[in-house]
Amino acid sequence: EAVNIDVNVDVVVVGAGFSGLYMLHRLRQLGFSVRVLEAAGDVGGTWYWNRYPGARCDIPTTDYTYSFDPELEKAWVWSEKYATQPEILRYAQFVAERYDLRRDIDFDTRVVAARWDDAAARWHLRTDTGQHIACQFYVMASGCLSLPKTPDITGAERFKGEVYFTSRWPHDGVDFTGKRVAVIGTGSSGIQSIPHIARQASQLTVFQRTPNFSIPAGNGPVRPERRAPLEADREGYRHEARWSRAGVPNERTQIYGRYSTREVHRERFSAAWQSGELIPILSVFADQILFRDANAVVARMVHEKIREIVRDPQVAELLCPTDHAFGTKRPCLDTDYYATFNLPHVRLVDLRRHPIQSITETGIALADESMDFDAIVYATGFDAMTGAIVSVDIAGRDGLTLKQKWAHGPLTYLGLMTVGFPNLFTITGPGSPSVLSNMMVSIEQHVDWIADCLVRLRADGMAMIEPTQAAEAGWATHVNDCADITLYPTADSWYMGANVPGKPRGFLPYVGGVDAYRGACDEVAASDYLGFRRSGAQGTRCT
Ligand code: NA7
Repeated sequence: EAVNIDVNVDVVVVGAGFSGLYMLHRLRQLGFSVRVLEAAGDVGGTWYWNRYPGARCDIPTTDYTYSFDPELEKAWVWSEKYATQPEILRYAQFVAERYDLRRDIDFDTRVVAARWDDAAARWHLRTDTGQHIACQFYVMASGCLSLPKTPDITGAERFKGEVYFTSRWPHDGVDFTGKRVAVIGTGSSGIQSIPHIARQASQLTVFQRTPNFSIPAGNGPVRPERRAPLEADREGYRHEARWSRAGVPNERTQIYGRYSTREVHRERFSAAWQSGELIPILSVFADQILFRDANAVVARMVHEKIREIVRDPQVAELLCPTDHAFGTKRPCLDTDYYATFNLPHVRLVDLRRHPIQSITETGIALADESMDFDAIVYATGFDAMTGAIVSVDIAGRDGLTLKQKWAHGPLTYLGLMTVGFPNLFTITGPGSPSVLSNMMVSIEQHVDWIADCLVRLRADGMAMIEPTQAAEAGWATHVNDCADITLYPTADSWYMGANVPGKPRGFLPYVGGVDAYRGACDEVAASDYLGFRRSGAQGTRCT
């Protein structure tokens, strides 16, 4: 059918978070015409939406920062070890202004459908503002934790009081002073916000389905031992980060939990606990994510810490995670989370023993008790990694939609592209290290790889790129093989798609490490784009 095309560009990027902003900047530098579509009213992505009290990053700001421009690094100084959401949002805005990015971004604009036109070798996009956009390349920079899970709790729509989602927090904040508040969910968002809500609310009831492991962030000024190596050799530090396992320079230990003494256990655990950082606590032992016994050493020592902090022994036991191995769900960083349960007006409800029967007009009903609330806060998480991508009606060659193709789990080559959807790229997509890494490092790597790829296509006179079936199948096998030697698949985590009812179970990110992954991507590009078919006026090339 014939439609009037409002905009015709080389590349459309969906999302103006850290991925989309850098993608726009790079492509514009390289002479491509680019349009960015962003559903929000401004830049920032995750940091635009998640404005709940206590929201912070969980990777130190020395590392959770762009590194593509040394001048930018000099121009911005983070105030704390872990920045608050408002500061991170200001950083995104600072970047947008510095590189004059907003002029190529359409805000309050959501892409609703995308169709691949094989004859013209172009994507046709439709937005909720009624725009029709044609482009040669289409980049989904739509985030891994951006589509909130709809409340899957009976009666949620009945409640007449105030309802909040941590992932869609009101811009002018919420005052809970004097209010009876319920928080549902104890992932990172719950664990960060609960101590803040407790400071205002007259009563706070936390509804916990699964306890999570959390370690104290030890926030404050950036520690000298973190600042020093960066200031001494910024380029060297960034290089080390790019070739590290998780995108943060870190000692690679050969010490096995299963073969070392109690003294070694204690010493290494204490150092990691003191650091207040995720990567060290996830790598106390080389084998902790591989073997139950080594993992249990770390888990038990976290349990001890919880019991030391929480005065009521029954509450302490409820807060100790025993259903999943340490690290198989992303551990949290907190400020006073466990101590909050020592406050007289804070109560913990264990949903395993006392499931919610229904949310009512005035509160929450369990089997044997009804509670009234003025406000309910949902900190119930996201349809992670694939949700935002397949929520757009994307139809590739032959009209097959991505949602149909991924019905049994996502299939990608390198987390970057998928067969049947030529010229569609995903940034930090499923099958890439993304959520298991420092996102900033992974984002920059993906953006750089995609930018290089488009430059190469242009230079070679090629119009289309798409992975081969064999490459995609091979990558899927590799991603699964890597996950299967770890404990990750044993947990009901959002990494496994297990938090969303009906979502196929499968490990979504690539666990082989940022370093191995970067090596693979570089090798593919250097080997004439091994595993991709490229075609154009000059013919077809497939290696
Ligand atoms: P998470 O980590 O997915 O946490 C969501 C929490 O909400 C988790 O405790 C869930 O329990 C709980 N939840 C979800 N649905 C329900 C229902 N229906 N009833 C009761 N409890 C429920 O999301 P976050 O936003 O906290 O953090 C996401 C990531 O952002 C985090 O990992 C960091 O990387 C930053 P469950 O564990 O499913 O039993």
